[in-house]
Amino acid sequence: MPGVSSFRNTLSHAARGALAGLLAAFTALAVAELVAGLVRPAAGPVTVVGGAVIDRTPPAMKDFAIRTFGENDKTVLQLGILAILAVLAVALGLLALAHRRVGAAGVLLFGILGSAAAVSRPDSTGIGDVLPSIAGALAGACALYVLASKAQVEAVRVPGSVPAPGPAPARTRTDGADTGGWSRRGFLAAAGVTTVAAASAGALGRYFTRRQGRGAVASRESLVLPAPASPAPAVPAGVQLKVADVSPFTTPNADFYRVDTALTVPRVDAGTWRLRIHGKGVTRPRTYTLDQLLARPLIERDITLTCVSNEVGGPYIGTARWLGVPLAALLEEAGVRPPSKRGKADQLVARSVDGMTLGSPVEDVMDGRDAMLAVGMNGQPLPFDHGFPVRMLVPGLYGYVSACKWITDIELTTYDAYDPYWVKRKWARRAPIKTQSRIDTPKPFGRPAAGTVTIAGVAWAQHRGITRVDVRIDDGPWQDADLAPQATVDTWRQWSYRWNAAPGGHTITVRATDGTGTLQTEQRTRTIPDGASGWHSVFVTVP
Ligand SMILES: Nc1nc2c(c(=O)[nH]1)N[C@H]1C(S)=C(S)[C@@H](COP(=O)(O)O)O[C@H]1N2
Ligand SMILES: [Mo]
Repeated sequence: MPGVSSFRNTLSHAARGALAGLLAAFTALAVAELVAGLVRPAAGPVTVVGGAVIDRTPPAMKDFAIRTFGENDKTVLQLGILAILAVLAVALGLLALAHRRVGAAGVLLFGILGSAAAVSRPDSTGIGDVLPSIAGALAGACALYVLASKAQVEAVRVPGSVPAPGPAPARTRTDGADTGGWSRRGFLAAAGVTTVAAASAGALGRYFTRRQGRGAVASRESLVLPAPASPAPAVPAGVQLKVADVSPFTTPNADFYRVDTALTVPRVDAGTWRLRIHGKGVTRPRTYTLDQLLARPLIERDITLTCVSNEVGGPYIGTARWLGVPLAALLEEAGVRPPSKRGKADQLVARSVDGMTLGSPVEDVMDGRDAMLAVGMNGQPLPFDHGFPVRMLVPGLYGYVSACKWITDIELTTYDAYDPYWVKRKWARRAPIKTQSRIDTPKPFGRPAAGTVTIAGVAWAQHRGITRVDVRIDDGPWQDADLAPQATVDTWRQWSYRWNAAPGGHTITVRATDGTGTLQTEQRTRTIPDGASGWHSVFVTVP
């Protein structure tokens, strides 16, 4: 059956090409990982290409990703990049079967792409950032060239022979015209060696990366937070309702939502960290160490943080007890005056170690609210995910215009002169938090038993406070919910409503009124450009 066997040979020939391509890609990534581990982990090709993709993703798509994959959005992105790479690697492998040099050159092209992404990242430290991509591409190109030649040798021999199953006959060694068995082993051996070498390089890279982060981990573990000069009052009794399934008043650090563009969470060594304050109207520019900040009088406050990407009823909100340096005092020392006092700068641009920029109104930061450079979160140094060693917080503003994590630079400028990261991507320049309320229990499509059902949830309008929450069942009248005490105007407020539930399907709707007397709008808007609005409702069936 020559037809069948030649088909099989073609197939296995193609399979070898595909495998060569995949192994070359694996080698390239592993070697890049190794070099990144030695040079700078954040310059690894997957991280820089992923970062470049994140920055170029249209806002609507980013919103879709956050909505669909939640905090797994970055894992999905990385898997997506790897999947695309795998397809391209197979294609290059097949190409290399016929044109080894062209295939290898293709791999090098990816090295150039990775290098370009690396040096164009906002946190790039210079031309050295191309090293991981270049080294990886060179290794990948070599691997593809060698593997493809091994596969080719066999391809040339195979058509003339119909290899018998089982051990290769001895003649393949002596008969120069047919080295099919030898070359198959040659290809498999080369593939095996490549796999082991690449896996070792990758593992070593991981090890070096972890070791680079060790200084940061140690600096966090040894950090002792000073006691606040102005402690937060004890959380008033009753702010936490005794209702199962309502969000806890204080969100534990481990449960606190995380939203950022960082593919690898920056691990900053507190010992070498610096914060620079400079720009328009700064008469005394200064650079602070962490110890210098910690030596200042600290404040401790309960503040609710919210993301502009939070949908109505969404999870991107949490409250923590933050410890930090009052930011207004620091700015005053630098000579900064708010626009209302004839200050020249109306925008404060905070920049993080990973190059993120966030812009806040100087007026809000200096109007007496508890804007701070936070160092502590619920009694602990900030977790790495939440900005260790220092992040900014401004009560009343969405995170993307105020809550810079891993902050390292504060520049006073104007809204006319500079658009920070999210504003360049069509989000609003100014974004005070919209008055919102959420039903935590019962859950959507829940089946509460007939009789008394406790409906409960949270409402928030940071820096204005919540004065009233109403609940409506189906199209009935609005009923006053019971409000837990308000901790401060900067925190969310729990509410509950006892409902006498009759069997059937019901829609529960909630709306809040803030401290200015403004009722939460019914008008549904998207999250872009300045936060979602509208009433949250939940449909339940009472059996
Ligand atoms: N460096 C940096 N800071 C950042 C962001 C970011 O992407 N990078 N995201 C901001 C956004 S959009 C929000 S909502 C808050 C979220 O803070 P959290 O992750 O601690 O909850 O951080 C803000 N600070
Ligand atoms: Mo956000």
